[in-house]
Amino acid sequence: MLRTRSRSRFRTSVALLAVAVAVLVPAAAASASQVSYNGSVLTYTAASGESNGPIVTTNPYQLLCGSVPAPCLSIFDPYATISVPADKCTGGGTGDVLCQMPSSIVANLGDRDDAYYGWSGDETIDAGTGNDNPIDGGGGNDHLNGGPGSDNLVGPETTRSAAARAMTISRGSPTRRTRTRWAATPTAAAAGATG
Ligand SMILES: [Ca+2]
Repeated sequence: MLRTRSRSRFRTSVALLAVAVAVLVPAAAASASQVSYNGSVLTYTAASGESNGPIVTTNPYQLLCGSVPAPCLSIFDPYATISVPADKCTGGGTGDVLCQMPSSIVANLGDRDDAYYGWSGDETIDAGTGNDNPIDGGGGNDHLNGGPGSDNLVGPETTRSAAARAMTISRGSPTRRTRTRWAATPTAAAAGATG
């Protein structure tokens, strides 16, 4: 009799443990940020609830591109776990992502306080909610939308959206590099002083 009760309790405990594992595993898998392609356009979509800070660069050497043809695009987001399309990219998880060179990039950073360090090509970046600093398009023809929050948008060739222009931009404590880039168009007073 006593032995039968013990077996019953053991079976109940095993069943509860199995339910707990089943609940926890899908929750972890659903939190990944994603790289996807629409034709030659690469889209980076940040996971909900994540502060992102992707750094986008190009690698000219095959040695740095792994199984992807050089030149390739590198994305490193120190705060994200990233899933990638196997036919276009390699790497991912919590490490570097290496992808075939896109024609342009669309980045949706979603909620939380994010940062973005863009490549030399064209980008459309939506920083979403949160105080995003910096959102730096780098070179190219970029469209930056800070979204709600106090954001720092950086880029000498930036075309800011109407929503971005209407919002209050807080530059925080800009670095020398940031100030130089925003001062690319001299004021009339400054032009007169040099003439
Ligand atoms: Ca760019």
